[in-house]
Amino acid sequence: MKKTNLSDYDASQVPSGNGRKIGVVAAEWNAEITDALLDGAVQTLLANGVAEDDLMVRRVPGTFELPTAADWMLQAHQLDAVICIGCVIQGETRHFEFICQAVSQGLMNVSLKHERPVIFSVLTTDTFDQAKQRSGGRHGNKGVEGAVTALKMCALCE
Ligand code: DLZ
Repeated sequence: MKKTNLSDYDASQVPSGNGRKIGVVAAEWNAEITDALLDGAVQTLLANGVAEDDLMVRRVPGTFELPTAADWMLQAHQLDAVICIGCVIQGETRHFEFICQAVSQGLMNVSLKHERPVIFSVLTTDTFDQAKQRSGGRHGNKGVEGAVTALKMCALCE
């Protein structure tokens, strides 16, 4: 099977982030992965015109806390979008299913409530290696993709 880097993007097709205020919130669980995703997202936003002062970066303990944090950030600040970063790795219990279900539905609810893009940059993998490959490995970096998605969605909202 051909392995492609899913984070290669054409910068000319990405709307400028100039003047956009973007929140980025990342879970502390699986920090090696979420740090790499956060870095990918922040670097991509800066490279596409978002000013450092217009970036609000926050941390939460785990992926499960992302919807609450996104809700608070949108409520308290004039943000155009929030990128939510997490990594849930399948274990031996059903915890994985509960977290993934709650977070995907929760982020959608927050997005619809605030009428702002809330981006799902959450890896849900069977293994740590699969997460590595999607946070700067051969399958790209989902943080980069989340940043591109946020800017495209902001432009769509205008
Ligand atoms: C408890 C837990 C487990 C088992 N696994 C993960 C995980 O793989 N990734 C993650 O981001 N968080 C995990 N957590 C923590 C929950 O997200 C949450 O922080 C706690 O259940 C407290 O609400």
